[in-house]
Amino acid sequence: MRQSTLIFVLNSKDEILLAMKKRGFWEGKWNGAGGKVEAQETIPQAAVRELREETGIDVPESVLESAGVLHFTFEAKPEWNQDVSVFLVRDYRWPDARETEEMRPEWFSIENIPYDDMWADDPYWLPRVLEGDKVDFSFTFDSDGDLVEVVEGYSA
Ligand code: 6U4
Repeated sequence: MRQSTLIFVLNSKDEILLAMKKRGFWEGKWNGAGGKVEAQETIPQAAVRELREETGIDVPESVLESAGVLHFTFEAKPEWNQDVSVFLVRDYRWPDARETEEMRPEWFSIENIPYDDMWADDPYWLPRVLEGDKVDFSFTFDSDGDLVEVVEGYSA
């Protein structure tokens, strides 16, 4: 199973950093930074690297707060199936995120997260992560790309 990471940065103004992927897997959707864990990496190392590559934000592993795991099944594209480790970085100050080749980052108020332009599973778990919960879900998308199954407590 493909392992990947997803990292949400929060600042001291109750804002969350989301990034618009410019190409590839989730082009056109707002999401945290993240991507595949490479063979020689630990999951936190991959999270630090993806955040740096995609937003220019460079943090030490010690500030990553583990926020749980998400398991995704894509019936149309089984090669996309993945286990995602979610992390938060709280109270981030500077330097600001910058646009990269892959991503266009933007700060949103946590009261105003653009769920309509995000993955359909995000409303199930992102509010909980922002409240400090550790999440554990499995989501299945059918061959039309619709979210058809939600299971909580999947890896327990
Ligand atoms: P790179 O940077 O090339 O390794 P890429 O190949 O584009 O990344 P992948 O598959 O490694 O993508 O990572 C996909 C990213 O999308 C991860 O951050 C996890 C996240 N992701 C995948 N399915 C998601 C979903 N249904 N909801 C969600 N994030 C999802 O919120």
